[in-house]
Amino acid sequence: MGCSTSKEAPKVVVFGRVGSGASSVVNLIAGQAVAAVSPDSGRCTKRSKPHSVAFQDKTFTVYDFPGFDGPEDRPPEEFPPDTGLVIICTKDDGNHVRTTARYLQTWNQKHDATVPVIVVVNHRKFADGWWITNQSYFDSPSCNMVAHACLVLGGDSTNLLRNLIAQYCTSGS
Ligand SMILES: Nc1nc2c(ncn2[C@@H]2O[C@H](COP(=O)(O)OP(=O)(O)OP(=O)(O)O)[C@@H](O)[C@H]2O)c(=O)[nH]1
Ligand SMILES: [Mg+2]
Repeated sequence: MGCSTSKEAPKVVVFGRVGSGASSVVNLIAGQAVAAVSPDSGRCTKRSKPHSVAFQDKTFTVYDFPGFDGPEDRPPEEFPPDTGLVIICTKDDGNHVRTTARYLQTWNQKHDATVPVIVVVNHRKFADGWWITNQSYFDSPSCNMVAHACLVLGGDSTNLLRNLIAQYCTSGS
């Protein structure tokens, strides 16, 4: 996989465990509320939905994706062909982190391990040193994790996320 070399807009898939804040991250990337968000415990995003987002003189197709519900689950849909970047989201609570980390450990069996992966941690409030304490959970040799980002609820992380996308998904229109 890797970034598409065609004139097509590079594809970014955003997903995570159900309720991980994936649709909220799509909205941060878009800079506006394009994806439905819900605090309910059931699944809100049931089918993937592409959103065209332009920044830094490029257009990206950002997919709000249905999430997995356990470490062994596949996402309910396959990734689109030529997915250039995967953003996997997790809340900072122990269950979400462990499920997400175990999911990443089995990544290689289900996905092309060459697609770059960015882990986004959706914090309730910023905890200094959180990543250093917890990063070993995510150190999976089977997944091509290229970066991480720790976001704070209500914070303005649009530029942080856009810079990471532009850096790790470099080709396209
Ligand atoms: N703690 C925390 N909660 C967040 C953050 N972003 C979103 N949430 C909350 O998490 C809940 C779920 O957010 P969604 O964006 O709908 O999560 P999702 O992963 O798309 O959920 P599904 O589509 O149901 O799988 C909502 O109540 C959000 O307000 C964040 O940065 N930190
Ligand atoms: Mg969603």
